[in-house]
Amino acid sequence: DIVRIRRALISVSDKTGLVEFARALEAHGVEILSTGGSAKALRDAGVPVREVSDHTGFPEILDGRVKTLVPQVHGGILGRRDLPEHLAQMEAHNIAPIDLVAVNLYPFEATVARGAAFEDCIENIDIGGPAMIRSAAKNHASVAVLTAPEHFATVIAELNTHGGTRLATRRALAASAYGRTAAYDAAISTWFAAQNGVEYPATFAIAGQLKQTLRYGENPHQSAAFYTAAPARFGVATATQVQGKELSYNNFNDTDAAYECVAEFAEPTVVIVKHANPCGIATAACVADAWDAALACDPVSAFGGIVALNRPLDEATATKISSIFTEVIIAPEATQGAIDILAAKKNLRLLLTGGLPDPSEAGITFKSLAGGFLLQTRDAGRITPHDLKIVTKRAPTPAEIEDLIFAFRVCKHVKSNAIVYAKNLATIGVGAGQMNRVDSARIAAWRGAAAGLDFTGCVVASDAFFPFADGLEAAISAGAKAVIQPGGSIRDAEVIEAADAAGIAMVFTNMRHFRH
Ligand code: 93A
Repeated sequence: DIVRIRRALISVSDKTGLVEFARALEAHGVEILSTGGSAKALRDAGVPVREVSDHTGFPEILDGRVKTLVPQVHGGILGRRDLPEHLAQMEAHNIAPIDLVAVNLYPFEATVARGAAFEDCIENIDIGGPAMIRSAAKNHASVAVLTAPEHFATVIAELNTHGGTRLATRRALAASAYGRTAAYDAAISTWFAAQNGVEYPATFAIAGQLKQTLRYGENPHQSAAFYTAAPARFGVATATQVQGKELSYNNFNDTDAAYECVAEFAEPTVVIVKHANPCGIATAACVADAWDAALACDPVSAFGGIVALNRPLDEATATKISSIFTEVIIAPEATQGAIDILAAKKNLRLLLTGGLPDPSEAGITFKSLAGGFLLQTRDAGRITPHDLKIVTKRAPTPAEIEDLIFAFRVCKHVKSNAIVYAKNLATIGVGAGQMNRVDSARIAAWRGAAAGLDFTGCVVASDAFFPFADGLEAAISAGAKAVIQPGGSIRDAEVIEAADAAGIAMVFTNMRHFRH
């Protein structure tokens, strides 16, 4: 199953590694055919090369829109070497076999990413390249198809050891090739639909790039892998891992939740996440103080947590965090001193991102379900003090308003039903994921009391309206003096009455933050 390479066709937009690769092919006696720009780069480097147009006797026409879309190219790639009729037809039509195709495509994704004009994007839709890639991958029985720079080294190594390409390698390359053309077309389709003002096209293809396979999924009997997708955001996908064990599936999920949450806050803030829910968040004058307050909320759950900072990790904070068992720390940057301190904790993963994601950025999220997936725009909603509607006799004080906004922003990152108690810009009780709001209110208060926290004068946030007064009453009996919630229940009047009866302040946001 070893196929010797007699003739190769190279047509690449990204010329990285091109010359070295072609030289290595030449050393193996391979005849190299190439399109205009690629051929020029090779000639300039002194590598013998034949223009495809000379080989086919057909010039590149229509501004290069037709360079390789000719029978001599596709016949040379697709002809079956095991069928005498194919070989006879190739001979009769003067079609020489092509045993290797190395193509990377017009940079459509990069052209879109730099905000190019419509016509420019259209011109960057490659037709001939994907056609050759798909032809070569179909005929992988005889042809090797290279679509990524790392394939160059793989194939050259194989030529050096086996004198040709192995079937297993050609099959793996074919799978990779169809992945590339699928991703390319997915990017074109998404962009095109957006140009037409269609947010949800009739068919939606998601293009991901394999970043790493993971040891296992959410549980050890599940397999898993991590894929990156455009557009890139600052976060776990783009972070540099400075130290620590490999990230697990759950680490990726929790770290993402933690970093998206911490990015909501402008002042120095620390979030501790467990099972994708924050178990402590605080804003303070510095991240070291924020850590203390975040930890105080729920020191039991913080064990084995994921810690996210929206400021550089400094030595004082690194020392504090490393005093308890922590799985991951993610921050925009870290001082060298902080990095040195964490080096003692071999397993602790430190991720540095270089920046924070923009919480109000548009984007799409998706969730898989049996036989399909759901798409929605990401929850980029953000409440400011101007959005608040005071519905009670008592208005919240300025300090309460700050705590209310803080608590409501935290709520957005807590699984529903979410109830968050806060005081002095720190959570003192988080109730997450309950099937009714009263239980979330009770659990959060119980948890905070168990941590020895004082609820006097605290505020409470609810991610969705209180359907009845009972949830609010549970919060009032815990000690809440001001409440923030979307409002909009048919029993709002009842809920407002309960608030007034207790003499507390309540504001409506008119924005819900469900998160399931
Ligand atoms: O305009 S195309 O769709 N028409 C073609 O026939 C064709 N053949 C190769 N684009 C075509 N290509 C692409 O040209 C390749 O996929 C590659 O990205 C690029 C290389 O051109 P050059 O060698 O002139 O730089």
